[in-house]
Amino acid sequence: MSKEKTNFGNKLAQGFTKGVLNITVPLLNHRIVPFRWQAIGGIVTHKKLENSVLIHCENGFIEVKIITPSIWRVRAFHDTLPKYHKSWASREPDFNLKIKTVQEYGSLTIKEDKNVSSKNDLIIKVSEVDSTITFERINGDILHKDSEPISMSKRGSWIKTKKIALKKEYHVGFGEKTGKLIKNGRKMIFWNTDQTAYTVREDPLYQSEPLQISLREDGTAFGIFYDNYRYSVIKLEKTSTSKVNYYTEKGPLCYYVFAGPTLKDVSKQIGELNGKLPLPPKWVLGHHQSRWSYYPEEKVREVARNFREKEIPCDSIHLDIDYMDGFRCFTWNKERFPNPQKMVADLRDDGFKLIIMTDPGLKADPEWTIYQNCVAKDYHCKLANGNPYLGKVWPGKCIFPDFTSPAVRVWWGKLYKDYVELGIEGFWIDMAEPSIFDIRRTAPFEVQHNMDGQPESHQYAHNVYGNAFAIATREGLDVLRKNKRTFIFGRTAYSGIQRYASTWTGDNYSTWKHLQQSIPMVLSMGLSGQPFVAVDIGGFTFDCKAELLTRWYQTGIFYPFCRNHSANATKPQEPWVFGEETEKIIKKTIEFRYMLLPYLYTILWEASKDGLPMMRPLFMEFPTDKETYNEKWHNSQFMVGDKLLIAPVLTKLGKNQKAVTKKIYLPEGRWFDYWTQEYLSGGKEITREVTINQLPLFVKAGSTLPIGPIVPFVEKASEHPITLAIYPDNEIQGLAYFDDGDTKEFEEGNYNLLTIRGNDTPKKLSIDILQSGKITDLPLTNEILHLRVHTKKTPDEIKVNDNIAQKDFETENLSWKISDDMKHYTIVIKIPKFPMDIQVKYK
Ligand code: MIG
Repeated sequence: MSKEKTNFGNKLAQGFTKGVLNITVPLLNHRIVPFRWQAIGGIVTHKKLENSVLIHCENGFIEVKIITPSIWRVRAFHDTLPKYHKSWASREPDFNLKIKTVQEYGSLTIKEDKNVSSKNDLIIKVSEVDSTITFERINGDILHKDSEPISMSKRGSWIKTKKIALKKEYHVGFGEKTGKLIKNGRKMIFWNTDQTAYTVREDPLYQSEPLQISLREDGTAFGIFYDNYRYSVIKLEKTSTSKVNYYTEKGPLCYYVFAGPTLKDVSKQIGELNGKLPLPPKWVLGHHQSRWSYYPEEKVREVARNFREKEIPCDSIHLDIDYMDGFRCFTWNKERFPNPQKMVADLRDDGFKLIIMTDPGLKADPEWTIYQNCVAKDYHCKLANGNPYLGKVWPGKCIFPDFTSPAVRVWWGKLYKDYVELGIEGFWIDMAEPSIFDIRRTAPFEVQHNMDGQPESHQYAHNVYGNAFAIATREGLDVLRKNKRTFIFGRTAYSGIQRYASTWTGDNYSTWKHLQQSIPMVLSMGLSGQPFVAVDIGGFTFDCKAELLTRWYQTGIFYPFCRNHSANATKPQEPWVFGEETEKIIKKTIEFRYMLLPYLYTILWEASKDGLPMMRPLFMEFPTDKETYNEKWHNSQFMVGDKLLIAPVLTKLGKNQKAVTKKIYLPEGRWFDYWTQEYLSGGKEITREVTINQLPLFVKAGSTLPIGPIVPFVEKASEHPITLAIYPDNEIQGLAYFDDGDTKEFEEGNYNLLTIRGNDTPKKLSIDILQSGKITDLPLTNEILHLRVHTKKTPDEIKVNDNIAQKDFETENLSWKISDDMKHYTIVIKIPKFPMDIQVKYK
């Protein structure tokens, strides 16, 4: 059969499968929320312990516990509550706090017991009459209150809580969801599902993060994490008082409240509870090229060669399932890849790190040792009757290791040994919903899981299978790779996934709508605790076209994790396949990302330290600017860190059109247009005519951005000097973080952090650079520091630590010069010493 015909056949089959699955998957996995409920009832008695209070209600129990001064936990059930809340997401920090309770005005009032209260403290009131709960700030401002009592289903094990706010609120977060960034009016289901290519209205997708963040236009925010991995539903009613209804199929109810009071605080509080991303190696910030699948070896080498010959930066090539021998994980197809060792080594020499895929399903092949071992140790999932559960995936019939068992995780982790010895540095884990070629698209409800010794059936354990798979992979590789940082990414998640793996948004389409959709999706995932996320650049399903690919790259270089990937039956979409013109623009676009690497690395490090996302909605940085809540903007532009605003073009050029008219909102403050090099004042809408080779980008005035050279791959950057680009304003600030990029040494303080602060006045610019961390020089930047000041003013005198810089004498240790276009000047400092004090006098 000709290739064309196969492709056509494939597409037809894909379309057909999609249609059938669209009907069956929701139907078979759907649950009916019960009709008959019993309320928990009024308070009978309560018992105060050190940091919690246990309330005995007429029909159940409620427990309120303080975790940190700004994180509280509530649990409820009709039975006695288990002593510990066993979570697959949260790890409660140990703060050793005390609480105080008072019975007054018909409520049991609970607060932290301390002498001095702070204005962010919460007070919790539980009504004596019906046990409805109110969370308020110390100033009396109500965050939310139960609009009806916590209730349990009369039949089955459901539990629900309904909350109401008293002010206008915008609800964001909820993990990987389609649609707009603000989710008011939406009903969302939490049940990990491989929809095999999703439309922009699909729900649920691969991940479940029942995490709500509520924002108000006065700039305040709080969050609620409904920590239950079982099938659940969140319904955000379309009312001005923002009702939120939460239902889960199996109690107890457990939720955490994050006090804020700002969105950034909530983000950090989520990180404190649900964990942060372990800092990945620096090279993962480079450009990744993927495809389902590159094979044989010669094809992989050809892709690599193309990148180097065309001088398009690239750090990694991904090997999808077809590298394996008959889809058996941890094996190589010897015909396609006769000598993986040599291939990995050669590519590594050329700066390419290979990322390989593993899937959870293991081919039921009695001749294969890994299968034999898994069965011999009894590590696979079983049906209720004890027989192995067999499900069909790529290899045919498979068994599924039960990653929810600690012993299985240890066993699995060790399987990566050969890959590590081969020199594989990145790991892609897929299909862990688990996705199975079954009418349900996943395992049947009756399949049994160990769940760390508290067995549950798949009906309940389903949403954590993916996290358990990621934990097994992470823990195994951490042991095998010792002091090296490891990069793992997957598709499936429950909250807390960021501790173990990064993720991407799965099988999107090569359409303009999906390009636009990627922005609110990545932002939502970032707000929910996942700072390092990718979207298939160019789109996965369907053929991509030149213009779409170009625009997608202009957005995609700002995704935290930047990867081009596409499905097997589609046309290739590497940067060069659409001819020279497109290639040239995409090359420039990718180069731009490499130039920004020192900045991106700094915010990646911040993300791993504090839990803040890399890509942020405008209202995270400008919460008191009301216009940032306008949906016109937050689905189409975003911040990268706190300094860059990107407003990518998300629509096609019209016929005979040379440029797309793009409306952009610049929040309050002053902005520097990266391309015109003009300063603009914000708090207003502007318009740009954007041609195909442009991407609207603005720097917040008062920023310093660490900027690097354009290099073929990340590690090369250390051979070049570093530039601090300064965009003066009354107040100037910024950070630049450096370390070896590869080991965990930074955890011992082996890093170099520059903190830059300054002031600009008409006659004078002063900058202070403080250095912290054990690495005190800049060995990673060729011992040269460039300070590039973006102003049209001409310096009269420049002093660095009291030494006068020489104008236009680049041979000197300290010199400066004005750019040809007169739009900036650069101070060149050889062998920089910190602390550094820079004083510039203007004429
Ligand atoms: O059933 O490994 O989302 O990125 O290329 C499809 C093949 C399985 C799904 C992933 C996609 C990957 C594909 N995988």
